[in-house]
Amino acid sequence: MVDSQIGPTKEDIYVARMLRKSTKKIILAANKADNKDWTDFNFNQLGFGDPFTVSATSGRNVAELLDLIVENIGKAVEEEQQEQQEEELPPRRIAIAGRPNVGKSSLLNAFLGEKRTTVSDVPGTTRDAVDTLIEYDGTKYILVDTAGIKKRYKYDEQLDYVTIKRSEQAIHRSDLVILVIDGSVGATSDDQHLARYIADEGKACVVVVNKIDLVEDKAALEENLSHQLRFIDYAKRVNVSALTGKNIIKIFPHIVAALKSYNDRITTGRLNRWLAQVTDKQPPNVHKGKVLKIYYVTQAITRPPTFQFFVNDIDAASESYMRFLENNLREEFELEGTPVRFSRRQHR
Ligand SMILES: Nc1nc2c(ncn2[C@@H]2O[C@H](COP(=O)(O)OP(=O)(O)O)[C@@H](O)[C@H]2O)c(=O)[nH]1
Ligand SMILES: [Mg+2]
Repeated sequence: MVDSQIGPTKEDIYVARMLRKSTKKIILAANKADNKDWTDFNFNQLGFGDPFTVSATSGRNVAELLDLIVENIGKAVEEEQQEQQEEELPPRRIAIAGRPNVGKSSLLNAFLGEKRTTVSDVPGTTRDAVDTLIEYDGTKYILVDTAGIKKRYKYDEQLDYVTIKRSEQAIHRSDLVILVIDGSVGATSDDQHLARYIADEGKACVVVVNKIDLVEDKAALEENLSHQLRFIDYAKRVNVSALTGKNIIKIFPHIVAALKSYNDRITTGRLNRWLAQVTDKQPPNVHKGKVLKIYYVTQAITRPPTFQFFVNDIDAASESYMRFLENNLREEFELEGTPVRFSRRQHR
């Protein structure tokens, strides 16, 4: 409540700033409006629109204010119920994918051995894709141990086609993929195929480089991985040994961060403040004889975060400038472990 006769005070502005950070519904009431429905001061600057004028002494508009409050309480309750329903969404699905023998099942066992919080094996699953419910930091996740994807050999083409499809299906149905690589072998073309599939599917991903206990030349491995897995360069890599347990505890924090980024929604306000800043600091160069102008950007969808840029001319946007924007956006909004998609729309 503000005093309609003296305009926004320093204190009003201070309190408004606090309230703007709150997620609660705010109604701005301007009191002492004894005989008019407006104020002569600009209370709009507080960020809650035009004030609702009332007079406590004369009772003017008080009933109407009460109506407004009741109406908004109804809405708030509905929203809260909706949020609760969202909290009760099924656990996120995490697919453990990788070639045969890289250590997927060993990794799953290492998780369970360490956490000792397996709730149950979910029944009714196929032999090569077992669902396990696991709890980490108070949140439940479903881990899906997939069969490995193998190269198709002529003599058992049928069988391997099925394994590939099952594995791809598990990835398709997941929110995040743990891609397990055998560190003692390095990433092969099959691993590259998987990485590409994960990226095309737009899935969050953490790369687990297993059997690190067997690796001597770590630098060579690094070089091999960054080349072979360039399609999922957004994914963090963790070197572990499912056998000795080394670094197993480092995996889940990356999973949590990646899932958060994957589900993130950035408001249009924040996005456009970022855009103004970044294009001011590094404006686009002339490209194909044109200069790119970006009018605004919005996040169209989540899972993965997908951004729509409204531009003067699609051709004026060079790949390198869009990549620069992507890297900058990832940094600014701390997006890790998730693909980010950009689309451009012409706007005149
Ligand atoms: N040296 C070493 N061997 C491992 C490690 N993890 C798994 N293995 C071995 O690799 C083989 C395949 O493991 P498994 O979990 O069945 O692989 P999956 O086919 O991907 O499920 C088994 O003999 C494991 O004991 C590890 O970190 N280090
Ligand atoms: Mg296995």
